[in-house]
Amino acid sequence: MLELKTLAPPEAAGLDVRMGLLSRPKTIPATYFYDDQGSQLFEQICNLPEYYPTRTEAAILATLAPSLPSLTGADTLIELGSGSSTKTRLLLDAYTQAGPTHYVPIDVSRGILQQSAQALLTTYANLRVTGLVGDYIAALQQLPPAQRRLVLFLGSTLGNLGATECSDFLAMIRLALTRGDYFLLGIDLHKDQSILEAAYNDSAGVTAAFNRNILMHLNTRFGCTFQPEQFEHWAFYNSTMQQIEMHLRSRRNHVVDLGSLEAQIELRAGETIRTEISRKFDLTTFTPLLADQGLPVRRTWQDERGWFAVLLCQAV
Ligand code: SAH
Ligand code: AVI
Repeated sequence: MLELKTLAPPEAAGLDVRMGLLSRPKTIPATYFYDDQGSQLFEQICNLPEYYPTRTEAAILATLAPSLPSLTGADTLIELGSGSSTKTRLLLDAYTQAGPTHYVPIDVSRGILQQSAQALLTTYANLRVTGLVGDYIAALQQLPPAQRRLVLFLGSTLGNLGATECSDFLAMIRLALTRGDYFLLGIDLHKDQSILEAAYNDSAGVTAAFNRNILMHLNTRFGCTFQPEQFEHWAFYNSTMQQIEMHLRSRRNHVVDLGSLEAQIELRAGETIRTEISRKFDLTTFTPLLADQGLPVRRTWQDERGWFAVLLCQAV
């Protein structure tokens, strides 16, 4: 049986959108990509020929999975931003073979969480699933009891947080863990700019649709009056910041009403709204940051091209 808990939305829900759209330059938090449609589009992105992170990380996970149950001794796997849990199956194969396992997927996107959790229960007899619908930071404060935890944060979703947010987030993960618990983190590494830019400018236009869908989501959720066709998808590598940036560029001067967020914004022709950063990491500089937050790296796995890394950290 699937246990699904919905976490109370923060009192400030929507204020982050309002603040971002009233700032200069304008921004929208990337979390708002993920309504049902956004989650489906992200699944399509994962299968695009240009989007290397998913298949590269999956290959690494396939290699390390058999050794992970004995390495960690974990009975509970908690996944932050679990989405379709497709890659997680590689780990669940190994864990459920080793013994009964409790899986706790956490995601803001209810539909995909519910669907994937149900599907897991039909695959694995040895699995208990408790899904948490809501923000992973809130969820970290109410994790179910466990003997030994392994927290998963895959797909380089950590890269969608700015540097300060990232350190705070790691600190919160450490606080939620007991000494000896594990944290498995997937991060996308530096590589040729042309490969990075192609991954966020696919020829089928799926990433562009994903980017514009954030506006549809704000329209449905807050009654905003965005017209997505009035915006162009723009994604590029910012080499100074070492991050991909995704923006929506207004095709003309216009005004958008933010509905229940009680504001109006003016957009000039050519003005952009930044919808996402996707930081690319360097292991030499990033590994010490994990240790600084009480999560030193115990093992590192990479693909042979050195495009992606999976790090096993342990709470000390
Ligand atoms: N882990 C999957 C999905 C990555 S996409 C993979 O590696 O392919 C990022 C996921 O995080 C989405 O499913 C999205 O709904 C979820 N997400 C984004 N912001 C979130 C937040 N603040 N709290 C919980 N889930 C979030
Ligand atoms: C979820 N996250 C790590 C993806 C990324 O690559 O930053 C989201 C994405 N944005 C565009 N394509 C994929």
